[in-house]
Amino acid sequence: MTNQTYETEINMAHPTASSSTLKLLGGIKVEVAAPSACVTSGGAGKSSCGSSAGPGDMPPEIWEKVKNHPCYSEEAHHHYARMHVAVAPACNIQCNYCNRKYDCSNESRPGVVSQKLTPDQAVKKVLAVASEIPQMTVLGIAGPGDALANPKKTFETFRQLQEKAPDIKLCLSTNGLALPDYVDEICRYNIDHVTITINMVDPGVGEKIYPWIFYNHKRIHGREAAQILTERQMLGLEMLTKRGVLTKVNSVLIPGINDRHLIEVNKAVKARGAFLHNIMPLISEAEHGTVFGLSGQRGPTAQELKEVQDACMGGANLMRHCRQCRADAVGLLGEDRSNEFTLEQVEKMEVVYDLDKRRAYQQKVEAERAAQAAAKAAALDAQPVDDGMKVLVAVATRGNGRVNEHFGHAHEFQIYEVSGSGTAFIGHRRVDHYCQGGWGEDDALPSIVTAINDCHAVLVSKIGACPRDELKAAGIEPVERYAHEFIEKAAISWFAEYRERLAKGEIVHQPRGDAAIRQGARVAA
Ligand code: CLF
Ligand code: SF4
Repeated sequence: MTNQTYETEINMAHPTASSSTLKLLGGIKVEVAAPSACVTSGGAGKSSCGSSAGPGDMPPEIWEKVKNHPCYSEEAHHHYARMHVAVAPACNIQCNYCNRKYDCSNESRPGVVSQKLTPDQAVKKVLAVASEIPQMTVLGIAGPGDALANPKKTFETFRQLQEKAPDIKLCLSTNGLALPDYVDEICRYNIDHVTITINMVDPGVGEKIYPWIFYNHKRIHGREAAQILTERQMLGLEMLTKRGVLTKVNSVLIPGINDRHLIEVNKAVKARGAFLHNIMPLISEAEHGTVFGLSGQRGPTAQELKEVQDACMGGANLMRHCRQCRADAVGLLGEDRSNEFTLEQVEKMEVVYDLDKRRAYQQKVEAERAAQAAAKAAALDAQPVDDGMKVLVAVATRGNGRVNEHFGHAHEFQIYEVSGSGTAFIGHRRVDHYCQGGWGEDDALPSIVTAINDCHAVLVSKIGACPRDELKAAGIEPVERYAHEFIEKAAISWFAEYRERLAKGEIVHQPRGDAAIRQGARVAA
């Protein structure tokens, strides 16, 4: 089967990639989310390698592999960046949440790219990004189709990079159908991290998600297709585990189709050695033209997503910081700098791949990480006894693990659960900037409030009078006094103060409501 044949398959019958629906929340019409870059072009429970596990939680050789991988370590994602190169356009299956024909360069959504690259172009781009962004430590191939439905281009890119940029970790994302055929190749190029998108382990569920697969030179439909897919995914996962490749499983949560079923998926993948399980919300906006988008299939709310993720705690490690990236994303997970590295720009750049400079920069990052961990430990020591109370706080950050973003400039808020026992990262919420060219955009405020409606406070470096009043009126406390402090320390300190005010009777604790997940929001002003 040639790549050309796969391309033809797609053009003939690839109706659609991902999106979100409109939902009424708090009286406001909001979009709720579809899938990710690693969602095979788009999905992790023990609470958390993907969340907050550190060197004490795993063998040293495993920590060495994950410590600066922004997807495999929640802590690392504040400091280290990844990039994707779009060398894999074809796909060998069809998912009802996928339409790779739709692209908006201001949007972050899996399966979409602005430019497809040859392996040579991709390698040049990686070296250019590595010389400009020394904290870029991971190169992933995540589409826009399936990395293993385009094996020549995928492995040629990895082959060259292994030689030319030996300090960069290689990462691959696949739907798993072709995986058992390529495990040897994956090991040959030291690809230490593989993601498989697994949305079901029951063909009865699978036939509602996958209309067809292309396997053994034939298109196969319905339950038979889902049966073959699940068998190949499980076999591929077992083979990778045996070879010591760290494997992450991405799952797209599709309400009414696989929501509770994902708990079974979590158990099945943990039993086969998955390192992480990343449960992501469906994106299904009608404008993306996906089957789910056009049929009105909605994505989950923030509470629905958290409930399924929480129900999977104790299974495979959970990842909750996925940004459902584009197949050509560049930068920290919460940002996208792909517009700075188009083919034309890369051609003009003088690329100097300076390994010493990269290492020196990364040493500075490690010093900052150590300071962050020490600040968190000190704040926890000062915490009163844990009485079981938990609240969510939203944080505006530009990276480095600090509260360092102005409310009006935030394009996402990171959400932390704070309790007497510490903090846990539970996700992020994308929003439109409130501040547009120096002025507050009042129209954006209701959607921001809706996005963090389940939070008791929002920690920012600065906030204007108008949004401050509106947030207070909505029951969310705007907090500036921890500007530029480390996030966990700031959240723990705010929570201690909050409980003091409660104890003194100055405030009354009110439960919060649900919040809307808005994926596919703009990533650049
Ligand atoms: Fe890319 Fe995926 Fe590798 Fe990360 S993304 S191939 S593991 S380097 Fe990461 Fe993006 Fe989520 Fe994927 S945030 S979509 S989990
Ligand atoms: Fe789209 Fe193929 Fe990825 Fe499914 S596996 S999301 S159809 S590219």
